[in-house]
Amino acid sequence: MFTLAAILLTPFPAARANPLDDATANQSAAIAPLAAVITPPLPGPTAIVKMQDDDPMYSPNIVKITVGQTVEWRNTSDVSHSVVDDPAKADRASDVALPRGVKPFSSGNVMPGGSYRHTFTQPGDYRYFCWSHEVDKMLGEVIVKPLPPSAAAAAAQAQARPWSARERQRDP
Ligand SMILES: [Cu+2]
Repeated sequence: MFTLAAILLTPFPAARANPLDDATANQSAAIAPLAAVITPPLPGPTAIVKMQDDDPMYSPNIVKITVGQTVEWRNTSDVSHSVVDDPAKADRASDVALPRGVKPFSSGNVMPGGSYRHTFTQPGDYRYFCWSHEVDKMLGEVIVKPLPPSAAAAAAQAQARPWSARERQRDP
């Protein structure tokens, strides 16, 4: 809403000699507030793991979340790090774990000041490592608990009948 208000309150340029300039300005003014209304807000992460140069290099190195939640890794160090949960890329098989049937994932290089997010949609034990520092024991774990039975039932119902479920959530 602030974007829309800011644009509406922006005074027209004083000089309007070229009609072509004017048309372009009106067009962008019409598009900008529309984009602000359509873009949904990004859901925030449930847990934040810092990637740092001192032990534990993933801090905290064990995180417990529930299915559907997101972890964000933030590189607060001076070198690049990564988050790799892919058995094919590990030097030691015991450094990595994925629940059966879950696709491997990898952040690629996360530069200093950068971050990476992953949303966990399957319960289980995820053990991951840093591609550059597996040898330095830069290892982490995410334990993803299944939804409690009542929440799982509600989620299934919401998927089957999105409209009525959304209405119910709005009730106090
Ligand atoms: Cu690293």
